[in-house]
Amino acid sequence: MKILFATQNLNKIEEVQSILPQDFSVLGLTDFNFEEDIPETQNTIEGNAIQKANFVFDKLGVLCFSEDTGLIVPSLNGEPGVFSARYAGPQRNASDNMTKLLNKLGNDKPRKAYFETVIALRTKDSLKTFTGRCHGQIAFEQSGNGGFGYDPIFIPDGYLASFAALSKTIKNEISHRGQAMKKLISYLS
Ligand code: ITT
Repeated sequence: MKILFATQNLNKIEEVQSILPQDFSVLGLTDFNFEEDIPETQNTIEGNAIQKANFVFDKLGVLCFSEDTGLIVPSLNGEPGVFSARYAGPQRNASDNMTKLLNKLGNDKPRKAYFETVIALRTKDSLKTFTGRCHGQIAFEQSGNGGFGYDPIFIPDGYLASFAALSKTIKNEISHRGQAMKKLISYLS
């Protein structure tokens, strides 16, 4: 089965392709010569996932799914949350975002955090969402060379290393995206 993943983030495409069973293949927006910016103006992660799937479906008319992900730190009132991509400004720079988060946490605030991913699957007649969460702690400094986004400062529960230092296989098994994808796969199968 071929399925369009409506995202402009190539790291997400790579992760999702490696999570999906071999009988699925992921198409990207470039396969449809789609280069428009996709709006993300809602104030929830779920709202943004739905907005992205609807926007792309309305333009292309093909079954697609999108996802929105946020990192939630309860001791910072849920920041960066829905603003995770542009936390430190419109340049959407991962290193700037991590620096801002580490500075805001300082040495004293509780470091519990979780990632949340909502996948929105849009067909002609329906819209369905699938949520995944991964709990952990924000590290005191960056470590590891893999992953993307906030991975160098997120240590998932049960591990001593950041997502960026753990293998892709482990990240996919336990991550927010991995959990949400399992639900999507079981629905599609
Ligand atoms: P699309 O909206 O085109 O899918 P995006 O990069 O804008 O791509 P999001 O709005 O979902 O995606 O991203 C929110 C932020 O969270 C962004 O800064 C990502 O780098 C980061 N992020 C998403 N998934 C992550 C993961 O698995 N690990 C670490 N950071 C992640």
